[in-house]
Amino acid sequence: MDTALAEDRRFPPDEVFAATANADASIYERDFEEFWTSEARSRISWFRDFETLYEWQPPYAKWYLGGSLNVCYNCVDRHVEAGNGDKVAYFWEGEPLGDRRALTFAGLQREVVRFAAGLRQLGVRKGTPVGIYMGMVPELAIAMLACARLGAPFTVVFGGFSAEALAGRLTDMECEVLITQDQGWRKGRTVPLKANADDAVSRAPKVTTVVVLERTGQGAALTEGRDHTWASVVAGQPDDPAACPCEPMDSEDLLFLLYSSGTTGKPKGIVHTTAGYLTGVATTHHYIFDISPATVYWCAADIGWITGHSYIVFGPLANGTTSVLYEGVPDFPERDRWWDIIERYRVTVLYTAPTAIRTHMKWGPQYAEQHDLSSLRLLGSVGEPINPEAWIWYRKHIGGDHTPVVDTWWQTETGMIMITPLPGVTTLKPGSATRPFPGVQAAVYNESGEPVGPGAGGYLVLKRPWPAMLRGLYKDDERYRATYWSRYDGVYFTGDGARVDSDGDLWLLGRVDDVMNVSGHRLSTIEVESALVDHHDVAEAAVVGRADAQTGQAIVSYVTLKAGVDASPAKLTELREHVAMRIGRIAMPANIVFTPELPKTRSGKIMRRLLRDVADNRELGDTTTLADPAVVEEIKTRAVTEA
Ligand code: 6R9
Repeated sequence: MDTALAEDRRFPPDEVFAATANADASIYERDFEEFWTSEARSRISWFRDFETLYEWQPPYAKWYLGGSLNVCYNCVDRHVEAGNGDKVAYFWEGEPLGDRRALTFAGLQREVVRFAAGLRQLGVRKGTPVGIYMGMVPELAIAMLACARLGAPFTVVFGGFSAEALAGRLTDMECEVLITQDQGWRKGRTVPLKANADDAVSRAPKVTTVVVLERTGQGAALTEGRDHTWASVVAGQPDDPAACPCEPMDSEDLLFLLYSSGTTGKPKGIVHTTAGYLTGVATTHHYIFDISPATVYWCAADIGWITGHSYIVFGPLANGTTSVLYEGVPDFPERDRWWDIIERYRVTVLYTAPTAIRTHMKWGPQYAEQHDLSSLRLLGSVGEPINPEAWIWYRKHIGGDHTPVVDTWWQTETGMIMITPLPGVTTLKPGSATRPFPGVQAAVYNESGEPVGPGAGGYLVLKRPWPAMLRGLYKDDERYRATYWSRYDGVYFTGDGARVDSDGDLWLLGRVDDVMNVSGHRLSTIEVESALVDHHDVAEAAVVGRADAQTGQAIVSYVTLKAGVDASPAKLTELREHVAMRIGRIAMPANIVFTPELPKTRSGKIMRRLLRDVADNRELGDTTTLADPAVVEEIKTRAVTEA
């Protein structure tokens, strides 16, 4: 019945790795208050030390009360002051081949100072809300840091979002300034960022100033009096940090909002503040990715998502880490693009999503095999439950059969990684995010709020506040309470299902709305997906429940086969039998739809809600965050013919 609990492969910590690891087992013994106090004091530079560690008035927390600091100072200036100005902060790899740049901490400081000074001249002050709508260029990080330097809260809107989505966010935050670029690059084609921005700004009347980075030189025309090129904004500005100093910010001052979709149509504005967020991301980044001065770290996410905020920009920079920043996609111009980048920069840590790993699996290991990946010493996964087979493939073909793989569970709301192994300490289990990060208290509850025993499924909750936790939903106290704090008293409801095993390790099962109920049996979509992906011909699978008069729900699966495998009726039977063999007949999909691609959000999560609607023959809901809308049409046609 349970593939997760049937997964018995174990990877104890490697002794050589453990000998130099940042964490050892004693980290779990540390007292909660001592831990977050000393991490904050040792990892962060304060203009004024804090007085109180935290204050908890459920459901609102405050951290490091009385402290004063600046995020940009911590991410940039202090590293230059400490003599590390020549160290590379970002190796930037643009999509067009050969479009590269190495930006040192000193170089980053000069650019941030000039841009912040330019923004200041345009009227940006402490508290001015700023929208940022850009692609993966160094100027995106520079813009975020410049805002933080001035104390201007910002919201980054993913460059793949539509004008409408951008307008909604700009309006909700009441942004006065928008920083964008003429066009972005994606798979050899241009993305019309400025044209979308124009459309959005026409619907967001508070935006009176637009700054446009010229990336391709072919964007929409500038509007006189409103638009300024990035070059004109920085022209003549000083690069001396003293000329545009870092604004002292209170620990609880707003740092940014990040909008995330919820169960209703309106995205939630998730609030993150200054000190707790920075402490949380710097501390987790240090221990989980085992960061040392020699690390070359690559988080292959987009900065437009929380993963990019916390683990491309703020965590790595606060720790003075050298990172790779990449503009393109994994298969342009060729499918070995990532492996070429890793070889060239001697990347030591790679952090990516299961969907990317499964895509590489589908293409086969030959692309990775063309490159020397021996620099890698640690791999990370985030965004979805990782199927054991994908975990094993990742470790074997990318990690040279020896690197630890850390499966990190967290959310936009948590700001920082919450459940994760620590490399060199934790015994790894493929498919398990293992245990809460030190100082984090998690549990799995049943419907009535009691902790479930080993093997049973329930809801993942977080039992006490943590530094980087959201400080609410922007201007929506009611929705904040209803979404996270109404199911259980004083306990944060994550919306994710999980199981605990007999060692106390956690196995994430996906969103609770992904839990199916077939003839009274609780089945997780991820378990059936894992069983399907476990078959050697399957590249990727998505599973949803559809309404069924007899069984309550019936299982529908969408399957992408590996290259060269025929989608025959015989294959269909074989896959159903395979699931029966792995989990039991109860888990056999009623329907299997073969499809060349699965519909995914732009952050790579499979859109199960959409697939459920297809399975139930319902009107399709909102698809604005879909990476490729054509995929759904294709699946609808196939679902009708193959159901
Ligand atoms: C960081 C990020 C949050 C949701 C979360 C959960 C899923 C993320 C996961 C995982 C299983 C992991 N999720 N990491 N599920 N294992 N390692 O992805 O934030 O975009 O807000 O999504 O993603 O369902 O609730 P966000």
